[in-house]
Amino acid sequence: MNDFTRRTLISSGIATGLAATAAPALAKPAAPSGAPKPWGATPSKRQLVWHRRERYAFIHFSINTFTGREWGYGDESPDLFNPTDFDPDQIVAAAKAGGMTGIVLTAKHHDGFCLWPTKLTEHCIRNAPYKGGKGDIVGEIERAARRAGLAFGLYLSPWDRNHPEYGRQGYIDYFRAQIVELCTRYGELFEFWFDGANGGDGYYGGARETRKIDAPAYYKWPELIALVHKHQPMACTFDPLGADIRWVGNEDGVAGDPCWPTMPNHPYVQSEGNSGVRGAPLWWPAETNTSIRPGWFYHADEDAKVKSPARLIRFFDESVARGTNMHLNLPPDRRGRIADHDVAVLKSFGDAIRASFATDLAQGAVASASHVRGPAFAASKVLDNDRETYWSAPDGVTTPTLTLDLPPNRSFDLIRLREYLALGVRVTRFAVEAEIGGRWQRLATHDCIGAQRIIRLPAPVTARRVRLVILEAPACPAISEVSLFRSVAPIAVAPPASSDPTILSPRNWRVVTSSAPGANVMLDNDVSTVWTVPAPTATPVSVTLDLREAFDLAGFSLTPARHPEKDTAPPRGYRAETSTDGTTWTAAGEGEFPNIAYALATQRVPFTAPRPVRYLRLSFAATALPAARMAIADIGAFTRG
Ligand code: FUL
Repeated sequence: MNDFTRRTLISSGIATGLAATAAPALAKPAAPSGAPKPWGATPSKRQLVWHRRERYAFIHFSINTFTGREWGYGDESPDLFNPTDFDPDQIVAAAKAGGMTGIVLTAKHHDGFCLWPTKLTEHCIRNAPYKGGKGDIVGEIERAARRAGLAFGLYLSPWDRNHPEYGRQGYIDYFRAQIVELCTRYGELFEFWFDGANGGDGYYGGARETRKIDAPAYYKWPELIALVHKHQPMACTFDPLGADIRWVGNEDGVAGDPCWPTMPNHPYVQSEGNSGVRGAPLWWPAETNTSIRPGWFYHADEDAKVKSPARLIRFFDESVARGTNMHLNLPPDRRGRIADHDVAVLKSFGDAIRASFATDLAQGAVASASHVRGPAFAASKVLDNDRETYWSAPDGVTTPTLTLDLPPNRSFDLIRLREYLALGVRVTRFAVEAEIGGRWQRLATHDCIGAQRIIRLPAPVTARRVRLVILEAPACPAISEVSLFRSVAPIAVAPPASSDPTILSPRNWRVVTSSAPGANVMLDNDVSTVWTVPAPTATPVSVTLDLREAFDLAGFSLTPARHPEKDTAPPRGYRAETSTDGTTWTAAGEGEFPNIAYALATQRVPFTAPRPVRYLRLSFAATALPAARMAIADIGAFTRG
């Protein structure tokens, strides 16, 4: 870190939110007298508000939507950005159907194109055909979000592959001016997202070169974070050291179990990020993100690969239920709308969650506890639906038990526990037990309650009594809520076939030669079957495919394994050659797959020019990360649009 460290931020009160304006959601009552002292790190005011957001949407929409890429190079013409039927209310309604409480929009992705009419660059919507250059996607989505009662936040890529000054001070001045514009033009922001992907090759005003930067020294994150907070005191910043929230360490929507909101005071380490570190000094909670589709941007060839409602429930269980916030990406299509199938999935998922948590079956129970700190901290406080009150025990009593005597016939399979977060994460380990048919049974044991812990039982139980047993804690607990629910399964939504006629199905293709057996699994359109081969050393891994008939091919696609096995990695780049007769070959292009190792997204690679192709040969000279084996799930191809 630079001289201006996270600790400096804390002592100046910026990171703790002391400078923040009051948040409506947290009109804070005075602490009752005799309250326990906080233990360990505690959240700032803006972090406390953020912890209650639970679910919000990411919207990736930009030039990439129109080029089919995941990372634009920065040389794309603004002419490409032209949604034919942009409907911000439809996008926001889709998010709301899924139970999202906010929207975070990509104001600028790595390619540098700005979705708002800024005077800071020509590479922006002012020069796009959309609304004759008078459009403002950021403003239109912001207003739609507010109309629907959703909070609004922004993603601004620090890496800018368009800007000529990227890598030099001139770009930092520009980036700071962008932050100020976005923080002052669009009302209150709840989140400001700085992407971790930084530096590499790009257009850079025509230089077309590789620019590597030392991110902490170049960006001076604490200064940028302070700049956001100066204008937006309640916006939680994501993700460098010093920010309010951290990355969960994967883009697959899986938080660790447990997922502690605390982290050491050093730059982010991916292995620590997934589970956090118990008792560490920084309150730096995880946000768990993934996309409803394989890619972050919309691609028609992924229409049949949208996550199912049941898969979104699993995402909920692996994020929200582990005390983190769920950040679900919903990419608008080239019309500027969320595709119908994605909307149906969101509605099914949202309805299931709403129905599951509609009736708290713990209501009406009589609460008692082995130890109570005093009347203001009675056991009944866990049932009063007030997150500002809590049950607590006297100092020194760290393993008390709380029992709910339930009304008859309460059958439940979801148990939701919440700590009173303002006093820190106090419970290290706990169990939930139930008295069923006259016998006490242990239903579950976990580390960490935190913002919330939702336990899903394999089947509903009908219990006479339920108890929370604190097994280990460094201080007396402070439990604000205990609730019981009966889950409602989502309605299944049948996936559509791909709607894009330019996408070729590889199912009939044939592997002519390959550097290892089993390459045909890359042609089955099933991402769960993976071709795994020894990583290339001197000779590249290669595969030659016969498409069985000649096509006017515009490019190929490659999907990495979505859940790579240990010690495997996708290819770093490719070399493509084509042939009409299987004998004479011509080069069709070579390059790197951007972000493949981390996003694990389908790569769509246009050839230098469309060409007649019967045979396609792909060679891969290296893995994207050091690994003993290379893994590829699918290969496909597309014709001219
Ligand atoms: C990553 C980016 O590189 C992806 O394109 C996407 O924006 C994701 C949310 O973050 O780091």
